[in-house]
Amino acid sequence: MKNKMMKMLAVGLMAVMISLSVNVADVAAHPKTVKVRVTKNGFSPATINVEKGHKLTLVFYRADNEGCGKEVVFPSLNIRKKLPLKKNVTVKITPTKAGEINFSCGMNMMKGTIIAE
Ligand SMILES: [Cu+2]
Repeated sequence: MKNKMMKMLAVGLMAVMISLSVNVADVAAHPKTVKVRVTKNGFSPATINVEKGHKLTLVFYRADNEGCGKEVVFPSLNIRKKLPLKKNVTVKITPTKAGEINFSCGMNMMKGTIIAE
């Protein structure tokens, strides 16, 4: 009886370890970097499709001084970053579930969406 319990425990532990290592490898295997230009016309691209559970690096680049792209805001993630002119600004996120993550300029006029599937 005790032996059987130990075996079950060992098998369970192995299953957990295997699933953990698969997850880690998976995340490492599919990182994605997307460059987003910010101009007076808005974000380009404004829609970014990703796989949930994978690291996403957004590199914002404000190309001109017109319009209101001085900041980028991700309300649901509590992220707000200044976008200095002609500088790369990196935002790293990992969408954990399917759905949309919205971002916008500081005044919520220019809008973008990350769609995780
Ligand atoms: Cu604005």
